Amino acid sequence: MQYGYFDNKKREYVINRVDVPVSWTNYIGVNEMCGVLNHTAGGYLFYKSPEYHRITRFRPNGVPMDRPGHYVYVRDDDTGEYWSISWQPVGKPLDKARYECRHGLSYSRYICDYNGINAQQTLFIPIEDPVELWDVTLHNSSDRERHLSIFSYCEFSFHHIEMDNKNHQMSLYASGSSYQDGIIQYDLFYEEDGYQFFTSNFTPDGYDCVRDAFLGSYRTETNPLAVERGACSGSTEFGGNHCAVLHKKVSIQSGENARLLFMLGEQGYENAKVMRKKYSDEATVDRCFADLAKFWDDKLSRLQVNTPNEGMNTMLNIWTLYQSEINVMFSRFASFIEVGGRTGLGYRDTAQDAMTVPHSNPQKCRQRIIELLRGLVTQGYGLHLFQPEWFDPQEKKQSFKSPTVVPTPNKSQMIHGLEDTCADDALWLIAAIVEYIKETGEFSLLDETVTYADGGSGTVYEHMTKILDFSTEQVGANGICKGLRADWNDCLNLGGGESAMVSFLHYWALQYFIELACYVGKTEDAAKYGAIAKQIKAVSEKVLWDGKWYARGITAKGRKIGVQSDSEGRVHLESNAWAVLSGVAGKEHGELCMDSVNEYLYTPYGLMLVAPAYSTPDDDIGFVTRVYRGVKENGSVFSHSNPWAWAAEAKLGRGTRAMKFYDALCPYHQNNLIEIRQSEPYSYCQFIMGKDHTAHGRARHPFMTGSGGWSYFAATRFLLGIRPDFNHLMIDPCIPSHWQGFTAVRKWRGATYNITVQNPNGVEKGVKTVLLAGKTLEGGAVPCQPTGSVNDVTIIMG
Ligand code: IFM
Repeated sequence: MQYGYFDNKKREYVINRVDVPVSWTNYIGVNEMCGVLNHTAGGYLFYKSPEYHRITRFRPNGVPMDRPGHYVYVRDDDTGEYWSISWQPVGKPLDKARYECRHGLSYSRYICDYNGINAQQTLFIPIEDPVELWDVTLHNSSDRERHLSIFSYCEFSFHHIEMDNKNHQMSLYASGSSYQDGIIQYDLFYEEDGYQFFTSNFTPDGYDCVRDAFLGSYRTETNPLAVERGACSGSTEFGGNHCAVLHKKVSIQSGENARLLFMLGEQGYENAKVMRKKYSDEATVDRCFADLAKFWDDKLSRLQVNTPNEGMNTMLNIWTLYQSEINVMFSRFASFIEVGGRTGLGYRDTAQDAMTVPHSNPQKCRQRIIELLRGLVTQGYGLHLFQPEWFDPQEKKQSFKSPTVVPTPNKSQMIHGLEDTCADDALWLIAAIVEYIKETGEFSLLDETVTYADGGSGTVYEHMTKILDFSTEQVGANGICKGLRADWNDCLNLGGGESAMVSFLHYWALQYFIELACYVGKTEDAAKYGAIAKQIKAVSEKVLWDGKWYARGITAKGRKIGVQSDSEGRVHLESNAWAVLSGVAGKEHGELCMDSVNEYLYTPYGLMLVAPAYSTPDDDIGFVTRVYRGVKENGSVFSHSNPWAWAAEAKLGRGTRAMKFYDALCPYHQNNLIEIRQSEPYSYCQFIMGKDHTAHGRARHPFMTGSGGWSYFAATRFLLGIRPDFNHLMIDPCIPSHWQGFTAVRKWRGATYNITVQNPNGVEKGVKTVLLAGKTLEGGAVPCQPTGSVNDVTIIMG
């Protein structure tokens, strides 16, 4: 069943049947202000921190679903009938009205045709100011003059997520609202900068700032008293719950239009006046909207592909890059799932995010890399979850925190010991740094001095060696890296037992490092770490190979898990994909283990993380054994791990298999399976229920997951094979044999490469000839071309 379609020309996903099973979300804002909004304009806005500086309130996981939001009510003043542009919260019957939601890149547009009025509400945040604009247009398509009342509505938050949900003895008397000359000011009196404003481009006919005065007792956003009555009550108060309602009466002749602009922003009256003046100008609003489109044009243009796979084109050219960027920009905790209840950076997630999009957001990736390096302790492990401002020498005291809230753990509490350390966290950073350098050519980053979380400082290069040395030291009885609190799989808690995945990751990170060390002339280091890598490979093969696939690990009591003799938890995706992806597995074992992945883990919705799922709690293995079967880490299709298998298959040269795996997970291909998938088809979700669950195929937790970045990384670098090296652009595709080729445009270090891949012999991998401007290149790689140049590159596979 379909609820919408991809409009690739406009780079929008269009929901034309708005009663989707769960919220389909989007993100607006590209700097410090961010809105998380669903297909009915439900959601919330925050500034800098979704935890400490929430602007609008949200009642997550509630009924009715995902309210409140940023709503506009339209009332026909001749009849008293009213509706909302975004369908909810009024929710007119769908057979009486046409509703549409267009989620675009950093904006969402809600459209409604009802009762002879076409109304549109576009929500976006200009790049240059922390202010959310509500651009409302009305068109009278009836044959008579219409008299309408327009009401805005959003509910203000007590700024801190905890205060919105508990301990109201103080918060209810600490937040206040006032109104002056068309501007609503909201504040929390004890916060230095605890102000917001709401205003518009018109002189209002009425306003309400007290939520309950607007809604009325025993009512909800569905039937606000003020809208029903057609008039606000001019409420303001110090204390209570607050909202932003501005009321405007408009008369529109038949065939005519009206446009109203609302602004929701940071700080109080003085800034509101400035913002009001600026954004009351329609041309400015239009220019800012166009700037947003240019912002995304620029990012997307760094790589555009045209393959025979329409789903892949749509995802890579628009949505997967978008999803990856949103993760790099806002990290993980701004969603309807986390609801901003945790903030800061998760070490491993951020490192992987930064690895995936250095071409489209080098500044942010660099910033994240430095933040993570500062979150590394001298022993070489990363702080699993930390606030980057703890270690930022420039950062002023955070003024967001409210005195009535128990603060989240502070810096000293978070410099944890080994028992709380995840064995994989910092290893990902090695790849992120090297990928960043390959993209930008900024080798000087390696010599930059960066502090350690527990004191002292060292160069970036030194930090990298500490990360590798930590994993070299932290090995268990069998010579495999210890699992510690967890590896990438949060629910696999092997402690002093051993994790195959971490040893493979260690090997992978070493390959990156050795390549870098060789390139920058550190030959002694290259040799030293090369010897370590050799040792890991030998030990891993000896200890972990189980005849048909690789074991997942060894418990602290010495029992191997993920082996043929196991009746549950028998085959794991991570160990097998990483054995190949890291380069530890040779051809024979690599093919065998990935065949096992195909045989035991493949489903039409992607690869399950483990099968059969665990059903017996076993604390030697970890929390995974206490999770319902087929859910999350216990045997769901855990999206993040799927691209590792695509990359592994590509390393083996099996393009048809790699694409089979790619297509299974691809949300685009599930657009007509929404009765099963339920979640949005333009975003990878964290997981899809596995075979061992009754809701097999149901996807959950969109956008904020490492699957966005990894899908992008694996599909572009391994399947299409386009990846920058230190001084060359490599193009080494691995594609299905029936593909006759594809084209791509890649911008790299200021030059443009128009790439044509031809596959005359129907192979899956292998490059016979590389032509640059028609001339054959020896060595198969394209040297970095001068800035500004446009280069035709032809790859002939064979
Ligand atoms: O790797 C983790 C990630 O850090 C948080 N979400 C779950 C993943 C798998 O456990």
